Amino acid sequence: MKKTIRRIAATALATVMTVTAACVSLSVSAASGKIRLVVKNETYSVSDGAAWNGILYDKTVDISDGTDALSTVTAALREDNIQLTVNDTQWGSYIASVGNIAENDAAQYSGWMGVQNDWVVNNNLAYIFLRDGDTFELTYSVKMGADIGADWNNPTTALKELSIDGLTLNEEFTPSNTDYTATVGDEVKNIFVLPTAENKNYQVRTYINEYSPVNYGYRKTDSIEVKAGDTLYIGVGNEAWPGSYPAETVYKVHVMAEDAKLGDVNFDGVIDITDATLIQKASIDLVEFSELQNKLADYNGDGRVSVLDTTAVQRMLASK
Ligand SMILES: [Ca+2]
Ligand SMILES: [Ca+2]
Repeated sequence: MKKTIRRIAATALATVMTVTAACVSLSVSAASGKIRLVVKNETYSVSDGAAWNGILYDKTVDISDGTDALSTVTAALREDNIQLTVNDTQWGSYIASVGNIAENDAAQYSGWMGVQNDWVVNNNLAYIFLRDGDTFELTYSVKMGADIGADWNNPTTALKELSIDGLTLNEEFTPSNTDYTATVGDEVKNIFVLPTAENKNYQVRTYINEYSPVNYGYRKTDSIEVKAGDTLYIGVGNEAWPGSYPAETVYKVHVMAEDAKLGDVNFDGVIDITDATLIQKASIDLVEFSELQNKLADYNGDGRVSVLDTTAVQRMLASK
């Protein structure tokens, strides 16, 4: 009898411990990241009847990975006792009013829209999932997005602006030019790439050394370590990303050691076998060179990039 009781007690204790362990691991995964949440109205003025204008809320909010934007916004604003109306419809729930500014207040079809990392989201906020480091804005729009940078009538995937915090482009940015260089010297630098899409209906993502749109890439808030020879790729509106239908645009920034040197087609400041191989690949169209790279690749100066340039570079290297 005593034995049985002891066994029951042991089982109960084990159960308690398991439950406790489960609770611990749950609470760890409950806050696995942080996002910046902003609520703003810059389109509907107080003189036109808005309850307020400007930024109502700007805070860092805990999230667990995969949390949706609707529940994150709802929980954060309710915690701060900010007026919030969520309407439930047969198509799902949406935010109808915040801080006493409601949909249709400014004009017919005016209302609250979500902006994730500068992308005006194209879906119900319950289906927009947040990641650690995201910036999520809830923004009032009077003109269905057109007044916050999202224009449904404009299929361009060009960038409007491109700057890099920590690095200066050697060429002035022009939306139609997709190829740039920036000189870093022999340093390793931590930079932030800051692109702005002409049409914020399209996502913008930055990659280094390999354009791999299946991955999230770098956001404006993600630090990127660069050195001479690296290439930054900034894609706009890739077809694999939400909201994209037209042809994407990919901008390139070649990070250079110093001023362009004949033969140094990967801009790392030395001419070596890597350059010879790249020139060979370009001469048979396996890689695509920019205008500047084509100039640097023409090592024998005959006005074209061919296997003769590869040979000339190899000969120069052998004679060193
Ligand atoms: Ca090189
Ligand atoms: Ca040549």
